[in-house]
Amino acid sequence: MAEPGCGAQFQAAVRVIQGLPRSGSYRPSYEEMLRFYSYYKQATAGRCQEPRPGFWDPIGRYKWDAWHSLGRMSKEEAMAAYVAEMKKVAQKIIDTVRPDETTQEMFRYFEPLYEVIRDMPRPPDAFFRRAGGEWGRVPALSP
Ligand code: ST9
Repeated sequence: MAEPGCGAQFQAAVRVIQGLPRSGSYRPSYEEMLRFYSYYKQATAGRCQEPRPGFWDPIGRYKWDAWHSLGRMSKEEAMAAYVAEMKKVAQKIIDTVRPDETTQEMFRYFEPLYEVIRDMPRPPDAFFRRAGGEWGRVPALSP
């Protein structure tokens, strides 16, 4: 089976991030959030052509600066960059979060991604030891 295209991978990653609880065992950094934000805006709205928010809206300015810095990056490139960021963050979580009873729940949110992103980083079995072989439920893409 051919790997789903960049658009399908992007849509899946967007849905996963929108569906995450606001707090969990991993807290994304501002830089990570701004990277996701900027690629999302570039992929969905294209080049930033809005006026820069004023000093009374510092968060708006950070968001605008991140988006604006992407210049004329194409929507396809921005989608690919969003998916690449998703993989990077997933690997970072795997490397840094200590497996416990909450991590298995957390990775449930990522499950839809394994259906569309072939090289999505996979956590070690230790993440799922409480459910004994639960990892087998995550479908692997056939070659
Ligand atoms: C845990 C499990 O521990 C593992 C964690 C994995 C962490 C993955 C990395 C998370 C990155 C988070 C990226 C956030 C990006 C946004 C930052 C904004 C400063 N992608 O519709 P609105 C824009 S879980 C990027 O009003 P919602 C949208 O265009 C614990 N941007 O709000 C708008 O900007 P503007 C950690 C998106 O629907 C602005 O966001 N939990 C996306 O209430 C607000 O949109 C988390 O990290 C998108 N997919 O919230 C929760 N969709 O007005 C992460 C919309 O300028 N999720 N935008 O156009 C969230 O924070 C929210 O679901 C949300 C949308 C901000 C993405």
